[in-house]
Amino acid sequence: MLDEGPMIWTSDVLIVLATIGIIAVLSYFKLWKWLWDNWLTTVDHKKIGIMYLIAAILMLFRGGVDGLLMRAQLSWPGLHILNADHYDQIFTTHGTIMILFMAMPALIGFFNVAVPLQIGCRDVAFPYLNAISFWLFFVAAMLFNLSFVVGGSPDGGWTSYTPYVETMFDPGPGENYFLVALQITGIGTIATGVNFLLTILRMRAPGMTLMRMPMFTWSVFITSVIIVFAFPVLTVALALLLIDRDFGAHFFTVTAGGMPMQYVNLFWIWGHPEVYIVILPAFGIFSEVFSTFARKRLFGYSAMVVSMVSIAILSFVVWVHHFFTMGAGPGVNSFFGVSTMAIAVPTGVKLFNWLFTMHKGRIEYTSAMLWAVGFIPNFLIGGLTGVMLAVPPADYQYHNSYFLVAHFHYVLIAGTVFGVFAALYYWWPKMFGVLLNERLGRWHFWTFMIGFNICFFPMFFLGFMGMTRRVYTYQAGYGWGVINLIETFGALLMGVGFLFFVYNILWSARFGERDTTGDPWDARTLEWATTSPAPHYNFARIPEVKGRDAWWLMKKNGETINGPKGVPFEPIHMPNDSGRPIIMSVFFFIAGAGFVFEWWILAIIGLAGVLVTMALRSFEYDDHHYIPVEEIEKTEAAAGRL
Ligand SMILES: [Cu+2]
Repeated sequence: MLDEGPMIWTSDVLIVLATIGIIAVLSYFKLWKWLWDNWLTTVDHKKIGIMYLIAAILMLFRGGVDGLLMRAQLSWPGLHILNADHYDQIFTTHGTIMILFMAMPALIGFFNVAVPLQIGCRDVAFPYLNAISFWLFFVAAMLFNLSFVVGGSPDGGWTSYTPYVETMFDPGPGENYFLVALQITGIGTIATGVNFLLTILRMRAPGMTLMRMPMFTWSVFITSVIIVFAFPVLTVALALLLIDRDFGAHFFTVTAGGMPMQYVNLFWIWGHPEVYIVILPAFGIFSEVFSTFARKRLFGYSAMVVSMVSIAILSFVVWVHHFFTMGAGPGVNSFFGVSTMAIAVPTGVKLFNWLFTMHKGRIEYTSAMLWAVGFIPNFLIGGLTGVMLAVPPADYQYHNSYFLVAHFHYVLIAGTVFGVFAALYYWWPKMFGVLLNERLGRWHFWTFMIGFNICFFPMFFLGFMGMTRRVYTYQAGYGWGVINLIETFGALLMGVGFLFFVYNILWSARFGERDTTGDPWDARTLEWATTSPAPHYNFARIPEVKGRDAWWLMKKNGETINGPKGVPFEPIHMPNDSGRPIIMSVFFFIAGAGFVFEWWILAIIGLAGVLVTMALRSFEYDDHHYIPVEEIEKTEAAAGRL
């Protein structure tokens, strides 16, 4: 640790100080019990969703700082702000964190916040498993971030291709961090996929047929199917590579009969569908936002569903486009080129449907709507350049150049990040009972969106000019310097946008407008039928659904969520909170650290702890309770809903 230089020492000191600070504040205000009782042991989907989002915003900060460091290093020819090794580590952690520890948890956070409310039920199908999923993601994120200060970060890129990352070329624990942390969070993600699949299939309110579900719920349903099929492939790839590294096997080492290409195939069989795992829920979010703020029902509902199903199927038959240049031959490349281009068709259908939803609507440009409208042209740039990359002969020119970097940032930032911001502004009152400030929201949108274009649009040209990705510095005289400098200013402007957002959170927590109606946007779906924030049990009475846009229909017919007066409530069956998910995940963390450092005692202790906590759960018979009618009446009366 000591030979890692001043940057790491400073981080070490800051992390220790921050930890002491947090512990001191919690102890001084006697908050430990509150934290444990209300958050760490909760199985309430709404609170789990909020915890996912807090973690995701923290990771957006970490991944963003990585990005700014890279932009600083590249801002002028011949700079050495970072050395080559450090640069490798930072682009690896940037990519890994943004996809696995920022985009996914942010979206899964919204699965949790919105889906059970949208389908009119009281929790997910397996609330206890849901808590386990969250804590597995959380300890995995902590383990991955630890690599920054203990033992060195992974440096093989977020794809971590073999043979570069086999121990002979990449010794030390850095790559192990990648493999183990992704494995742990992956287990949680598979459980989330199963959980939401079952929740949506089995727990919908009476009358909510599949074709009456809100579009966000549809997108979560389809995403869950992709997760269940794609993530096991990642699990296998990571396990084989970890066995290579930790136990000296040769699945991917060619000198002993292994096949490095096998890893690349497995990675992208997961990795391409993963792109849609982080895009489709954002499509769902945009659908909700467009119809709410255009005051119209979503145009082409069935076509939207069919498009998402087609995208999901196609996402599994395009993975070879990630290595057109690795010598598969013209037949294979043509097939995967055409299948990739085919995805543009259902995506185009969705874009037109969003435009038609806005057509002749009474559009209200709230912050959420700005992100949704801003998404369309920016995502279009990402999508069209994707079609350019899907042409194999052209890809021989573009691949691994900054053209590619520009393309996937346009897709992922304009799609996923804009989607996450839209969702934050949209569902913030539902989560916290206050609205975010609209003026600060506009500052956030415009600085971030303009900064994003200044940062990434010139990269298309840098790509044409021959700048390859992953270079950590370059010589003067290529004509890349000024363009890179402009991009760095764009990146800084994005950072300013993020600060506006953080300031908005703090400002609104203190001065924000309270949402006493539960329905501040005059919206269409059931989550807006209950109070903001929703009570523990979501709905005092399970709503009866009579069509699409269930809440809009109820409002039009003058119905309320609690139905006719005088009909008595019934006791509500709810799951008990439990400390075991977090304890089990800490054991996963310990086992993970054992596998990272090949310290087997630690690994055995951790795995034993996991097994014991699981066994204890199976002897727990009293895991639920009933909320009595008096308590429901009191809560509903306090919310003015009797
Ligand atoms: Cu792909």
